[in-house]
Amino acid sequence: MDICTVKTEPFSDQICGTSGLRKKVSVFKQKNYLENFVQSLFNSLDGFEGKALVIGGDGRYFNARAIQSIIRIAVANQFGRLIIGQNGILSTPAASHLIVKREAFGGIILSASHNPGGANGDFGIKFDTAQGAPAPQSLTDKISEKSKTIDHYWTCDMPNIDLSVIGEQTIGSTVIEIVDSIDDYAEYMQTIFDFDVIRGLFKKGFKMSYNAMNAVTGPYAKRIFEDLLGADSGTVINATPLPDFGGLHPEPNLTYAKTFVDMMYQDNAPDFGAASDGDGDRYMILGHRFFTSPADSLAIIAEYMDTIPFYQGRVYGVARSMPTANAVDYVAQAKNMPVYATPTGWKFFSSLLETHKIALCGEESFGTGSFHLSEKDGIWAVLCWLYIIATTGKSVQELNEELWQKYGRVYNSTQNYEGLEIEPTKEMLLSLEKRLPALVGETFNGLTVTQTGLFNYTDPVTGEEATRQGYMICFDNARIFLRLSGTGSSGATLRVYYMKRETQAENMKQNAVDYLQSLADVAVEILHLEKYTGRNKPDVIT
Ligand code: G16
Repeated sequence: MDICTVKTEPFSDQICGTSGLRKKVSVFKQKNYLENFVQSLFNSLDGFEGKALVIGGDGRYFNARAIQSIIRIAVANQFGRLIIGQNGILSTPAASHLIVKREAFGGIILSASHNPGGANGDFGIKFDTAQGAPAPQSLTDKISEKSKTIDHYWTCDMPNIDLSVIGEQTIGSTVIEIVDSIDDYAEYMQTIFDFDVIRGLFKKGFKMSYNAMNAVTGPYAKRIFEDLLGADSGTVINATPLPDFGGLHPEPNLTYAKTFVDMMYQDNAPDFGAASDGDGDRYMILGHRFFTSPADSLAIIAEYMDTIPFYQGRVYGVARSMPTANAVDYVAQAKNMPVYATPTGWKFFSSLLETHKIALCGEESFGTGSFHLSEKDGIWAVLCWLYIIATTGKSVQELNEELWQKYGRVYNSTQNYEGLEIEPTKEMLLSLEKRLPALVGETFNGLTVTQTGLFNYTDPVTGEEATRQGYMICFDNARIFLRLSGTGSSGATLRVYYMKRETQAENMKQNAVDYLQSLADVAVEILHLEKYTGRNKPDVIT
């Protein structure tokens, strides 16, 4: 095995977004594109020689080819051990767990998460630290900086590794270990939840449907829900990870999982429905004819978390991303727990989780997690729900309505405008920014603006600052928050987040989007949305 130095030219667009580097497959396929980024990553890290690196991904198109390149570069850069999921498969939470369990230096996860896959879809690469946590902003900035001046990378001359065979082999001074993708994660879940309790629920005839969306969680869900917990065979649908996700958009929400949501509204629907995204860190919870908003799901888990023995006496505090509706704040207040509001990006929860300032955190984008891992974890969230249902005997709808009756209902919705032209969209936000102070006191649709501002954040643990993380327009009991997505691969995606709190019991059972329509009209008016973007309707409503 010979180590070779390959001369290369930098690419100007290797800028990490909300979660690593995400681009079209065609961009990643350019000569040296992936290799440059991986070497820039290694050039940004210190002291990994001889240590272990976990590698895996969500099975999307280009994964297999990318893993072979990464193996060669990692061997040439002198990693001591590469721990790779069988067939290159590792969900993001499973990779995070494996990094910590095996005391690895870190891990590379190949996924563009909820973005579509296939030859014409997206590909992505992200790095997790030794804590199994997404790379902090300081590291992703460093990688992007290094990528601008890179002029060579190291690789080696070796045959492809057969990723289907579990076992070890040594190449040069690196051990390459292929591991079962599911075992460690499934075992870990059994240390968090009493599986007997959940098994009891299925024994009583509880029916569930879990839509793995032809993405990474299929094999995890089959093992955990069907094999270990006794859910009916066939509970997990779209269970085989496919390179193009079978043409499905692997994002569990009301728009992209509409067929599944519609199924849950039929007469003969199961009691419980759940779905996950491309890399298994997000989830959606449905009851029979009932959708749980991610903000309410977070609040309900917070309400019951201390009934899960693993968390008893350890529910230190909670966090949500700022755009996420604040239902969980009311639960935290009642339980005397601190609440933190962070910028969008799971990495911003890491320091709070690691220092036990919080036990639980979540986002409007359908991600929730706890200190059990430093990534969000879709199957874990579904297990929380199953445990709560098993121990309370309440349905998904009853748990939601109980939350609203106790704390008031925080109606919330996210509306996305996708594929916008970048320049006019930026201009629109710049114009809004200039007008923010003058908006205070103005009344739109009967709603008076009480406060406006840009969201800037200082991490309470590390002191790191993240500025300009979104635009806030607040009214009494209501808020509009806006920001541009950092995970898209083309054009601009504007996300507009709405929330409004309702405390009158008779008004609590309305359709969220209808209830929030007047607020949405206000956003369109304040932004002059149509003038800048030519749009008056969002593409995706969740
Ligand atoms: C990532 C981040 C999340 C964020 C989501 C969407 O998740 O970890 O914090 O909410 O992207 O980000 P944006 O609004 O910038 O598109 P994932 O599941 O896509 O890796």
